[in-house]
Amino acid sequence: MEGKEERLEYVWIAVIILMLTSFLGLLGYATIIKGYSTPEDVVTCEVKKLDEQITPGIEEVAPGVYVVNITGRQWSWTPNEITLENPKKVIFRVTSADVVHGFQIVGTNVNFMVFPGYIAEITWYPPSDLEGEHLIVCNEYCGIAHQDMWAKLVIERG
Ligand SMILES: [Cu+2]
Repeated sequence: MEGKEERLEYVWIAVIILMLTSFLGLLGYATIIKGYSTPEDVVTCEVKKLDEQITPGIEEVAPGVYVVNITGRQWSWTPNEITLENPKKVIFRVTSADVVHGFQIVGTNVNFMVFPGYIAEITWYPPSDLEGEHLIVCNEYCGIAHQDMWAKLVIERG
């Protein structure tokens, strides 16, 4: 004899099957039809040969276009002070020499994780009214002196 509880169980089984098939269907639609996938243009580097592969520093490759190479290690960013004059486009190339760090420029939308063995390459278009000093912090707990891991970004307009 079929009771009310048993009917409810069948209803919930049907709901779960419906949810699973719709999620798998959406996943299939996104990957097969829309072509979404994980990033494939990942830049890797060897942690032991880091100094040969990335030279920390700032380079102005075109007027207002900067490439900034940064290395993070417990517990500092190199370079520690980044000064940019009238930046229009900034390409950050950041890597870690030891553990996972988080690179964040406070008050902006620049915020990403930095993994040893990978170079995180982020393009940033700073707002034209952004100027002055900005704090760069590590926002991923990376050890005992994590709170001392900071740097300074200076944007000069003129
Ligand atoms: Cu940290």
